[in-house]
Amino acid sequence: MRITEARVIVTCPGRNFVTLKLFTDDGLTGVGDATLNGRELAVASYLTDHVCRLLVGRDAHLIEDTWQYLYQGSYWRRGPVTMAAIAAVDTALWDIKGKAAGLPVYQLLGGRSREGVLVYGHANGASVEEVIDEVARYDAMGYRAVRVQCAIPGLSDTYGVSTDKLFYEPADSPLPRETRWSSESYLDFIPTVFSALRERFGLHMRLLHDVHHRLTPIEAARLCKSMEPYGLLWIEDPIREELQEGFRLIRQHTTVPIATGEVFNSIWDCTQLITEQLVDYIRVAVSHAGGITHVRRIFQLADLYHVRSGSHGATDLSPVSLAAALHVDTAIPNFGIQEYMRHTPATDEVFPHSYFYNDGELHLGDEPGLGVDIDEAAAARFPYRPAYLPVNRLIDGTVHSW
Ligand code: EZ4
Ligand code: CO
Repeated sequence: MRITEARVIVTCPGRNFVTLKLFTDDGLTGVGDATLNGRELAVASYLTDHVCRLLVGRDAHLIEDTWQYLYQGSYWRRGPVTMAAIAAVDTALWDIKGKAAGLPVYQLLGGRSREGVLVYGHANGASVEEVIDEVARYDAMGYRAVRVQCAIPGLSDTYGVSTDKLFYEPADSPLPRETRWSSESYLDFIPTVFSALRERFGLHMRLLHDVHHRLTPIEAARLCKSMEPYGLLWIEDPIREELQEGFRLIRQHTTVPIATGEVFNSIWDCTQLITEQLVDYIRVAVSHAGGITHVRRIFQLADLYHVRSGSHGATDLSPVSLAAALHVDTAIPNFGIQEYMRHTPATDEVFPHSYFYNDGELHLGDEPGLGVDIDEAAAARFPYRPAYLPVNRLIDGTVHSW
């Protein structure tokens, strides 16, 4: 079964997505997500200008060989652009192999380890009262876990707080919007939000929180200690990940579970955190960390060290990416939880899929492959628009992690 065409499709149904579609001489097709938020066209070019011509004529069954060919064979290894491109090829090949076998991809990964995939939604608000209302809304929709973000008094525009509650989209501006940040104000305020939530909801809801890489290790340790009474499922990305020893310092002070990895693109970003047991959840995404083949490798390593999966699932991970994640989530033994930010109706129209939400879980359909496709006619109605994530500064103007 030979690959006859590799097509890169860029579309913006409310936000930008880059999708790779492979065609074979058997008449089968496969899709992979290559979206890198705010840097989309770099991956599109990497594929169009450098990878697609390598794929035409190759045996579509050679998933591992193609992965190694693109990874080792490029000489320049790793990095978000390369690994997003490899991820898209890998994901599309798994989709094709599933269709060729007449099986959903999770069957090729070893079959079901669970009935459904536990997800967490995003509850956020401009005030504690609004946050409580939002958590109640997710509770009413059947969610068993929510990530909670709240505006910090005195700061305009806090990460994770949106006006359109169900469809949070931070890459919302043709040039980067600038936000302001104070770790001091944040550390003083945020525990009061979780205290109020536990008073209102008891232990009923699993609560998560994303720090978005903004604290120093000792600040993160203080945050975790102050959050301990509220029993969070995890605190996410407490610090920048470049210096991984920082996690050791956090660990010395707290039992709050730690999650990280959404910006990681290879197993080499994860090995120290996993093997030294410095985190509890590893959040790599299929579309950013080398596809199904590579995230499976990362999760297998994690399993040996009591680290569970908690894959990134924000809106910039297309329905193709989410479907691929659900197949991995369904199959692996050390699944933890899956992030699930709903896509807009326009995005769902461009990417028809059979996975569905029910009672706090996502479920896969039964059809062969990934169970997701791109409607190219619909995609063509939404041309690419430049869109950036915000840039963040401290109160005095110093650039800080967003
Ligand atoms: O900022 O997906 O956990 N989710 C997140 C997201 C990320 C965006 C970056 O593209 O942190 O909101
Ligand atoms: Co995050």
